[in-house]
Amino acid sequence: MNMPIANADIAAVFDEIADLLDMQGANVFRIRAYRNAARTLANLERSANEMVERGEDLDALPGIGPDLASKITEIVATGTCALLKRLSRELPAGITALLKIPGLGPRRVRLLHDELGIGTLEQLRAAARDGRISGVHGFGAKMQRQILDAVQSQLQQERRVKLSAAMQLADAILAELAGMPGVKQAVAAGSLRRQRDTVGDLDLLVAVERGSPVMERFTHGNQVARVLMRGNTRASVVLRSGLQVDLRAVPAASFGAAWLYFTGSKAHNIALRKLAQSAGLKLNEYGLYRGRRRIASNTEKSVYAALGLPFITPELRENLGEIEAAQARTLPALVTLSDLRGDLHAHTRESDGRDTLEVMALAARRRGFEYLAITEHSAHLSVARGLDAERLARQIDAIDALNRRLEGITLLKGIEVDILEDGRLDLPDTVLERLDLVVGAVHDYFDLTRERQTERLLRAMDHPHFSLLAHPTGRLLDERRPYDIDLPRVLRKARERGCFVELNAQPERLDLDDLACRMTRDEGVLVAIDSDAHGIGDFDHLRFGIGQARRGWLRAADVLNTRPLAELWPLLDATMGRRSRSIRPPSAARADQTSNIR
Ligand code: DGT
Ligand code: CA
Ligand code: CA
Repeated sequence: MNMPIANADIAAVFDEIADLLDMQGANVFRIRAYRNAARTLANLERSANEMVERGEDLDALPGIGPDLASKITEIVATGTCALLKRLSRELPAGITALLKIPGLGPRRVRLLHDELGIGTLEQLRAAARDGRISGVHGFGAKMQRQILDAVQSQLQQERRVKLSAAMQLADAILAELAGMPGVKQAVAAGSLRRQRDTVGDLDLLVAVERGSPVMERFTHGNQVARVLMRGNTRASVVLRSGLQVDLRAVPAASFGAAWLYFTGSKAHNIALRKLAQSAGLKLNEYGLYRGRRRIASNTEKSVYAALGLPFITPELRENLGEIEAAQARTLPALVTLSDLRGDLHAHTRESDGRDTLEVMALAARRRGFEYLAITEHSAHLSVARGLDAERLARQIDAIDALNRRLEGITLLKGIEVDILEDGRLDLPDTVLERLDLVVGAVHDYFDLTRERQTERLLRAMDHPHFSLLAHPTGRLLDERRPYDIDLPRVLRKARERGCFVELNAQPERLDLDDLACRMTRDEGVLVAIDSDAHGIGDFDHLRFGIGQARRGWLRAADVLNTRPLAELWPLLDATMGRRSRSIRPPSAARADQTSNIR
């Protein structure tokens, strides 16, 4: 089988090359070229594999020149590339794992390799335990202790993959499985289907006719690095990217029961089984039985129905009250992607985005949005070319001009203003008050005590112009833990203040997380599900935000940006200390008219 290689896997090869080049002290531009290419691929909506097969021009993609294009072609054909092989002959394979240890950059990792022959996390741990690290120039006893702690927690921690990357891999494999002889249906189960923000392994399920060669072909796929086991109805493999995939094959007659079982969660399954038992029934992955007679099995819906329940959407299957709600017929109608009427957090080239105002506006309109808030960084975030008051004033004028010209979409004037260490905002009131909304965000001083970090946020929210708290906990999946805040207190403040909190849909953020969403809903504070787009492709992130929102039991009414613009204006105005808008911007009035036509 020639399993198509996912963009995420190609990106992983480029990232590894960049890391290895970095350790060799290669030219920074060369390193950056590989990093940019990895980012382009990770954000690409289309499959690079498919583009290669169709002979399309890869070097038309941003940041991809002829050299990188030919490397992509090579990776698609062989699963790897000669440059990576050569580099990993010079440095041990897997040494890049050391870069995950805080404080260890490429130079230091190189030094540890050259001085002590360290190439793996285990060797690093051993050297730290023996006290050899502190002897290397530039490393002290304190650093050695920190490294030891970090390595130990890294080695203990199970390796989980971001949902977005897991989905790319799963989609590619499912497409391939669906085309194999005797396969009637190929679907994802497990935590991926439940939209968990990270995934431990992929669980895939196929409905097959007898004699299908699916197991044989699956285990011979060219992304497969290792086969852990292969039987007639199940197989487990490890992909090149390190992700494990479990595949089960079942006859169509028990497909629903199997899908229910392998979707989990385990806690949900156990609760369902108890429910079945109390009704004198037996539930397993083959079906729901009364005595030896199978009473439901071909669809999930039929199994739930036979248990006296309505269908429970996978995002809720965590045994966190969904079964009780199903019994009481009070399951919430969860928010969907098509409920979103706009997006309240996006960047353009003016700060660190990739597209212009107009290109962003048109892309938002194409998605059927009624409004898009432009929220550049403020000057404090100089790495992102943040705006000072003067540049922001110019952008305000540019947005007004564009709004007069464009139909069917309204750009809202916003800013992602830095919340400074002491809770002040990074721009003067005189310019903030000209905006439609102010989005506040923390980008530094992550290590403040819980008390100080919380006070910092509360103080920012007390500002007379404060609409929305962006990525409230600052977590970056596999990179940065959330900073320490008293979230219930922050949410209470948001309710009292009448401002909003964000569910940032960037796949590495997903912040607020699912449980925090639910807490926010219970507090009665509206959540804005935002793409934080840095380019037009990033609006696709919203689906991950919707996944988390659904896991957090949010209905459309709990989400700020499901409101049509006419209802949004007064809510935003209130956060800006304006009673109401005496004169609506002309573009807004127009958007109201055109929204009926669309
Ligand atoms: P993960 O992979 O850690 O992100 O989480 P899951 O939920 O995908 O867990 P996984 O891959 O271990 O198992 C997939 C599903 O199979 C799980 O959600 C429910 C079902 N399952 C696995 N083991 C058991 C078990 O011991 N009892 C029951 N009732 N179900 C199980
Ligand atoms: Ca799993
Ligand atoms: Ca599994």
